[in-house]
Amino acid sequence: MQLFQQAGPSLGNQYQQDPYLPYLLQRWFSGAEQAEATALLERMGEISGGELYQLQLADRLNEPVLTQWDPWGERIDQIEVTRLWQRAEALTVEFGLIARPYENPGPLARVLQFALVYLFTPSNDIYSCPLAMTDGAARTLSNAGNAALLERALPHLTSRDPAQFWTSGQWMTELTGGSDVGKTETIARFEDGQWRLYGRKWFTSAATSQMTLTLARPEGNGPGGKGLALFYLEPRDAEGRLQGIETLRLKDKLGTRKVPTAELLLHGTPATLVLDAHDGIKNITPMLNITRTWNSISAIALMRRGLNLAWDYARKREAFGARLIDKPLHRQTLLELEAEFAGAFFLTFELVHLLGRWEAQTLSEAEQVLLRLLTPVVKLMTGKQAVSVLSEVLECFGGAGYVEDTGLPLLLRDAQVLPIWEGTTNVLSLDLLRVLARPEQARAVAEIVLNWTREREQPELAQAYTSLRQTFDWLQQHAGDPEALERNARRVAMSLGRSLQLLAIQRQREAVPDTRPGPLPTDLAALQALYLAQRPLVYL
Ligand code: MFK
Repeated sequence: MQLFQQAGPSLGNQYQQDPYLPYLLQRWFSGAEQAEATALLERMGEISGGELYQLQLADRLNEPVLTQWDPWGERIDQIEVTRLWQRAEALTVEFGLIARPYENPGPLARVLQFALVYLFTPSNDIYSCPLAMTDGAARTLSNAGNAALLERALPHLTSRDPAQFWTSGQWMTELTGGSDVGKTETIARFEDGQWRLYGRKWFTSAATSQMTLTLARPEGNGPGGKGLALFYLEPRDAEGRLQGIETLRLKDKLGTRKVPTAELLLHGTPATLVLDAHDGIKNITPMLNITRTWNSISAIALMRRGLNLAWDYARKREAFGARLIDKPLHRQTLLELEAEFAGAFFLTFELVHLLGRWEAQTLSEAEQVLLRLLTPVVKLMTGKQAVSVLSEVLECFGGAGYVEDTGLPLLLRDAQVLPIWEGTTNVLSLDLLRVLARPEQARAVAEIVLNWTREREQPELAQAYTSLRQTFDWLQQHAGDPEALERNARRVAMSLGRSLQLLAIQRQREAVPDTRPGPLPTDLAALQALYLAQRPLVYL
């Protein structure tokens, strides 16, 4: 008897299959720069949809291993990551994924870096985590301008030589606070001419890094974030021995299972002050803003992977007499997900473009405020969208989406971390208020984004204008009411996020008027209308 055999989804070159990335490049790059960027992205797209994707599937069941003792009783705490991560590290160095914006910080350096990262991420099982922290550390050390530390660490963090390349950790979370970091209990003592740290770090992602930035309270300092100081440390000495650190265990997590997240005990770990012996939280915020941007890129990257697989499957799978893609309801479901994705994608790259322009020192003061505001807005929006879009993506495969060896459930489990780490949705909503509570900053941002709606005869833009106006007016009316501001912070964030995502699609349409969505059976104008039809723009 001939039994039915279903063809599974497959991937091609992920750059060529991307509905928007080629058009985004057209918007910002031209001439030789465009040709060079295209060639790089083509190469990354080929690897990500080919060799690396195959390795990801083959490596699916492997996880990092912590070996605490050697056979003769010495404490070694060695962590071995899996083959996929080893390959991902080699590709990071080959493509200069961290190096690029530091070697040549032009206004487009971040766009190219993050376009590459966006293609790379869905096939590397959150190797983007150590990379995010590495980039964050490079940025933080560069901002801090501590010459000795810069000279020591930056060449490693941005190295294109695999033997020299380092990743960085970001040890912030303690039992007292993943969000309220000001409650950090780790103590810094100045002993024998150097700082030593004592405490327990409860959730240190990617504990294989060669350096880390961390927070501790110099003895005698006051409470809160101001009393903390930002420290640099190298977990191992020149002989490879851990320096007053015990790895207590690896965390048993819902997703991100290739990431060796550890609980660490510090007992006298030597450390160096990055800046002053106070204001640690303020001093580490450049790192947070960079890792939040990587988080946003990871969110759109995972959504894209899920959608690419779902479209491919819809072309192969038949049910009730037709291919799924020819079924009006299934197709509409995919298009609605695609509309969510388009809003997330284009606003994320607006943020990335601003970041690059800030590093190239071409942002006005008002645009700097917009960058500060968009970082949490985009992170919180894309984190939530990744979870809901990927949940629907799994449903597009029916029961197969729930079966592990398809590789599909991994997408949803990994996405679930994105709204949690690097600031939960509520913590980031409150972060918005830090910016918007200052009337002059709120006015500066309002002026820029309202200007994005200038062609208001188009109904979508008229609605975006009304929504933004309403949000900024609401903020002004409640400026003296901190309780109302806090209670509604998430609504403010959502109102801004949805209006700005809609406008980001529009900005792409205006910049590259002939933008066609390539492999998709629709165009950006239709997706913009769908985006608007799905959810309200304003929540206040
Ligand atoms: C896949 C890609 C991503 C992978 C990443 C993997 C890494 C995973 C490892 C981790 O999860 S690391 C832990 C991540 N933890 C967080 O993100 C902490 C979340 N909590 C917050 O963000 C809280 O809002 C915060 C700790 C910052 C609150 O601390 P405080 O001390 O109560 O804040 P305060 O006093 O309001 O702010 C101190 C200063 O910093 C202020 O400046 P001033 O002193 O001049 O007024 C703030 O304006 C400033 N500030 C706070 N957040 C800022 C900022 N400045 C710039 N940008 C920000 N985001």
